Amino acid sequence: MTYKIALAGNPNSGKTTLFNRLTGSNQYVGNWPGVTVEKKAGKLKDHTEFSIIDLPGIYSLSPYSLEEVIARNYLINDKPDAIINIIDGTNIERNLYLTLQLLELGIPVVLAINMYDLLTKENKHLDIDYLKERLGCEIVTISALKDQGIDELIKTVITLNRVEYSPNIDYFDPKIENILDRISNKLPLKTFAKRYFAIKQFEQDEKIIVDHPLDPKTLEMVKKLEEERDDDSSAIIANARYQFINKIVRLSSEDQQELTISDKIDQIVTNRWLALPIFAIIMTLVYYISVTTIGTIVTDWTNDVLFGDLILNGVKDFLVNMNTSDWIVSLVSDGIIGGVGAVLGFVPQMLILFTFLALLEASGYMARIAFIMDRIFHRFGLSGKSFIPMLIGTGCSVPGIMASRTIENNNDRKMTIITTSFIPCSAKLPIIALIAGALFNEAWWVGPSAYFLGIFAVIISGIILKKTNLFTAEPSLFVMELPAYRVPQFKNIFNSVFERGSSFIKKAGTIIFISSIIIWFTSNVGIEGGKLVFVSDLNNGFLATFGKIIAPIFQPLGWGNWRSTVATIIGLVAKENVVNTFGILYGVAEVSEAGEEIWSNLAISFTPFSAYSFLIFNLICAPCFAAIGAIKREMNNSKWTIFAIGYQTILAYVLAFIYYQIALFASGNQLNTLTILSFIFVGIILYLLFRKKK
Ligand code: BGO
Repeated sequence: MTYKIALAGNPNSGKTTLFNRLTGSNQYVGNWPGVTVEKKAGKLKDHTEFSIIDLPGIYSLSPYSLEEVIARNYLINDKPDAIINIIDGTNIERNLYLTLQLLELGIPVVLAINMYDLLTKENKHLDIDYLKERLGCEIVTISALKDQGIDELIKTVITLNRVEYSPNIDYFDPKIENILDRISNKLPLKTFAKRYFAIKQFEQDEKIIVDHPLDPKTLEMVKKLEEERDDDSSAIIANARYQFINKIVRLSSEDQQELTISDKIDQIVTNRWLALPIFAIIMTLVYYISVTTIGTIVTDWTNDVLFGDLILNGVKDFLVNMNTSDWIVSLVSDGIIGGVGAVLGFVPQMLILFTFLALLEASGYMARIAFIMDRIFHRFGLSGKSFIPMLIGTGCSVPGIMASRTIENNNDRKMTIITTSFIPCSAKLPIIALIAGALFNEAWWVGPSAYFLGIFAVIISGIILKKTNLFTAEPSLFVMELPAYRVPQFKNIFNSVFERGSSFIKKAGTIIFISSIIIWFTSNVGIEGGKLVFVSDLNNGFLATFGKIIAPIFQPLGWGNWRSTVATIIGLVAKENVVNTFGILYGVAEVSEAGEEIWSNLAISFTPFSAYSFLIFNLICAPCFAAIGAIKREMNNSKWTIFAIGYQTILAYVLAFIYYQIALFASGNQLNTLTILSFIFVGIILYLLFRKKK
């Protein structure tokens, strides 16, 4: 007779170390069926009738990640005789979550509490007898690393009484139990892991209800409970499990575990009601300080004095003294200094923003933001995992989009790739700062609103797209370890800001530099009198001719002039190009030389409404070519790439259209066809948001 023992546990719980202890050199490695994930198995040392199967490290049995699918399929299909569940004793609350799910399966579990050497070192002891009584399974404390408790573990496994095994899995309240009973009674009598399946059906786990749909009456009961508790069914189950875990661990710990400072901060920062307002206040302050207050003081100097006066006049005087021809003087001053200088002028604001973001990251708050956003995202069909690429995307969308690789669920990954660039990257910061400074007179709300507009676009896209046939599955559960808060190290902050800042400056010296030269030539050269000449008026240049053909498309958004049109299109090469194109086309160099505010010409072309509409479109539309390339690589499919870019651009157009037309109407303009059309767009969006999912 041979017995199959599965070894299950969270990643990093010491599973590999224990597996090696249990099997010694008696190991064989293969692959799990159908996938290229390594499968390790071996014979129990000195008891070769027991084979040990090492399952992939998992946090739960919800079959969303590949590892979870493998582990779950093995446990349910191969029905091992027992499970050794190894848990990290220093992180017992989180680890016990999987334990409860394993107990719910009905397969006998031996709980191996690992890292006990670390607990002992800190003079902490768990009340094992109490834990045993509450869980109803065998428990052994071990140190896989130090080879302590392993013999006792082996002895417990081989003498396990599988017949009288009865775990205590009665931690759900009567209302949940009532529904679980109903579901259980409807399952075939001999169903293996009946309790587990009943819970999964209660949670409306997509993969389970395909084969075992809930009957309408039970589904109604579940929905009613969800409404009553203002949570979805899987969160109701998760809450009940965690409440139980909290109770048994608190009571079983011999010395009262004190809350750490991190725990105390988290009680406020991740509080159900306070978390979002705190997040909104922090991000508003970050953008307000970096884009408007301190950022502006420094940027005004770099724009008006450094680039607009010192460098510009210095270089111009030098070239004139060298008797350089007029067009070269203009190319260097209007094209290169006007263009590249316009972008570099915003570097101080960017460095301040990067410093704040790095501080939030290094202190551990960013990890909390992902946790907080998971609550919101999950409600709207997105996974909190999507927020990690978005956090990375605040620097540059390209690594942000690439970070979506870490999301196993195909739907969630595609959704994240499509929406990551909605969160403003560093290249969009100059656009935001330009609009806030030159067109809104440093209004405090412009910077923060750009960030929240990005989050708004992500959320409405999540809801709308998840209701289409393209995205059907539920978002996957998001498990992440929240690191303790730390005082940020100066070196780490400096490195992070330096890395992001230098890549921005490098881009200004390469792509933006070359783009500026091309923009200068194409805008200054044209056909006059049948001849190719340097035009006297930019309105006659090639760029103007091209821009005027496309501009009518943007007329309903309030900025259908050729300059804004070409700035937007050239922004596809790199988003900073929006600013340098404006710099060249609005003659930043000329006006600054005349001693005026350098962006005064730009202000004449916009109203506050058209300026904000321009901002909306440029923040949400298709990202730069580098990011489009990243989308193509990550999607690995041309149709999906076209869909992503098309969706982003259409959404940008519709949002800017609605904003501009309704703003005009609200400010007293007469109702016209475009206003009616904007209301129709609002109606369509509301329909897409609130329609029932098929
Ligand atoms: C590193 N006690 C202690 N103190 N540590 C343990 C114990 C234990 O009982 N058991 C395991 N560890 P895995 P998964 C490491 O690798 O078996 C340690 O993912 C390091 N590596 O040594 O790999 C174990 O298979 C550098 O630690 O877990 C390992 O479940 C610095 O827990 C880690 C510090 O064990 C994970 C630790 C380069």
